[in-house]
Amino acid sequence: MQELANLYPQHLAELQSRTLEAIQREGIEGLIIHSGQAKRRFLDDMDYPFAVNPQFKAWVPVVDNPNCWLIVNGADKPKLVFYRPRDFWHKVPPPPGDFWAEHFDIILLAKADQVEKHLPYDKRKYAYIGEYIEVARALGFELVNPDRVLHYLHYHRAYKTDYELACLRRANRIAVEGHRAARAAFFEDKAEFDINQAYLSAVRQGINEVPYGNIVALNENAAILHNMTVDAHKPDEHRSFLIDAGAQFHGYAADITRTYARQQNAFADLILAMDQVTLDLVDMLKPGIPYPDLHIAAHHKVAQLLKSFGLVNLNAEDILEQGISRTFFPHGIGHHLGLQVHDMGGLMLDDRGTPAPAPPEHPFLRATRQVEARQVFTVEPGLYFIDSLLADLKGSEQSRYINWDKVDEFRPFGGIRIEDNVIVHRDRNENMTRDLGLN
Ligand SMILES: [Mn+2]
Repeated sequence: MQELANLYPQHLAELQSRTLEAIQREGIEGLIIHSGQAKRRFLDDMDYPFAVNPQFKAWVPVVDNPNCWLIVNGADKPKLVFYRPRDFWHKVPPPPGDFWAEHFDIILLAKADQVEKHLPYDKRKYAYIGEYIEVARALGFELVNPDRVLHYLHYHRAYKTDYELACLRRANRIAVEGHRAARAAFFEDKAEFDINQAYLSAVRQGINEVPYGNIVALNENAAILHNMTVDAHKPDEHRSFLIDAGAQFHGYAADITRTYARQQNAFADLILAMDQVTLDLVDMLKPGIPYPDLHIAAHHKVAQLLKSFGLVNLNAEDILEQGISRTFFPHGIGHHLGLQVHDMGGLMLDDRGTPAPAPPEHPFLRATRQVEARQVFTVEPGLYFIDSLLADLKGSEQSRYINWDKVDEFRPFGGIRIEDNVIVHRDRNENMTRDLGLN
């Protein structure tokens, strides 16, 4: 923890400086950042799992406490109103005492509805940043999540501080333990449900703590891009296993995918080839290249494999030209990673929020910015045998180029995705996932 304590002041200074610029552009005196509040299920007395406002956890690694408020203006010591109710039903968090606490003026709040006396008197000079617009209005805020402020913060969030990089490395370390456990469970022929349990046990995080719902898919299920259900029954045969699962550390996410074959066969060869595609694409990442170039390169590489594995009877250029690779690789090559798994700000041209949308032929691309140092990305090429997309292809005039017998041989294995998490430095890349020895 000493490392984080050493790095945190510079992180805070960076947030202060961004805040100062954002409020000057908006012409206001500060930001009031709400952690969130409990959300009740319809006609029920149970709440949904709490998900903290990402703009809140950017400042303090408090991810599980609703009704907290930050009052920041980029110059004065930030103020944290920390919710600590008298409550004999639920666990009440201890007063903050961690490495970051000394950097805040902390007020303990016993009753959520009594926050007003701790907020600035003239709300018109402040912007509310948070999810609960009706709460903001009731408190007297006129400016609620102003675009200019949010665009600025989202854009600059792509440049990680050293503290954030340390948190992201730790998140990767935790997730890699989970991936090792899940892999072992697959080779013990466990059901998806049990593999997922093995993962969660290894990362010591519950399903509401991991940064996104794990994708744990055996056999044909590996073709379901977001296979969010886990089958409790063991399949008759274990052929393949795709796991896309992360972990969080202090609110920062890891997002790692691996694919395994149970036997040494053509599918295992295809996994190895795709693994090399991921590594080659990671090598392409460097300051100055547009991130979509990676996506285009991924299509080239997938097209080459479609040819070399005998799936398509065309050369790679023609496979691309005919749009055939999109059937097998229908998602984006990756995204920014940070406080959110799909970190904000990937589709902006500048810090005013000028849109830089995904090109129409690649609508699922989540990042279009130029790659720069201190940015953190996932790189996650895929190659799948998705029945619905293959049916479309079969009905098209490109069907004649496809070696359908070969495609049918691969269908029972579902598909492949290999995803690493990479920090771009000025002079080199840091592949956090591989550095931990996860192959
Ligand atoms: Mn991802």
